Amino acid sequence: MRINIAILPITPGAAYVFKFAGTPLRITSSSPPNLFVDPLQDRDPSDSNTLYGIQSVSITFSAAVKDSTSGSATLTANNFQVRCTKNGADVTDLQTGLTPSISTVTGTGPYTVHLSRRICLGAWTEIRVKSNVLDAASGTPIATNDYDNRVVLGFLPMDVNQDYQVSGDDIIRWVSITSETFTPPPPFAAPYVEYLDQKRNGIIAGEDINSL
Ligand SMILES: [Ca+2]
Ligand SMILES: [Ca+2]
Repeated sequence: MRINIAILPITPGAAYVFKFAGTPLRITSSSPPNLFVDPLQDRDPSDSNTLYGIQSVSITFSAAVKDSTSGSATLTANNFQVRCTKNGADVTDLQTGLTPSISTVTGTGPYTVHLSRRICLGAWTEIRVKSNVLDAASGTPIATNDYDNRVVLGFLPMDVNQDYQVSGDDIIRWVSITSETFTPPPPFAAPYVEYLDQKRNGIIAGEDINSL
């Protein structure tokens, strides 16, 4: 069976944006990074009621920020919005039929955005910064460009090679990573449990590849 989460929610060519003085406030990095696909299993194999999945993302901005109303560096759920999409259309979690909302925001840079439930299985989850988040020094609002104002995370169990579909290539990539011939992007580091520990038990072993 081949399943996928289909088309990337990005605009071709949009990466070629020149940065110059006066560039609006933007997201410079996040953890997990933008466009990361969680390839691990979505539930406990011994207890299907126990669901797994990313439920928060840490976001770093290009400058110190403040809320437009309060003027405070403390951000809240009102400063972000979340939606799940597939091929550009709004969808829900493939298994539960539910979607996350913004729960709380902690930290003062980086900011950690906590969701009410995991990101959507079988889809992209987009966490977007709303226009009420401003550069604290200049008052400039967050950029309107998709690359600069949101983090998009996928959830597709077994997609070890991050090509947005599940196929035999993922088994090859699992073996490749364990042979240390593949280096995932930062912030992930060996032993790359984010890619290999399919059962999420902290141990990378044959049991994980057996589920691929
Ligand atoms: Ca794949
Ligand atoms: Ca394991």
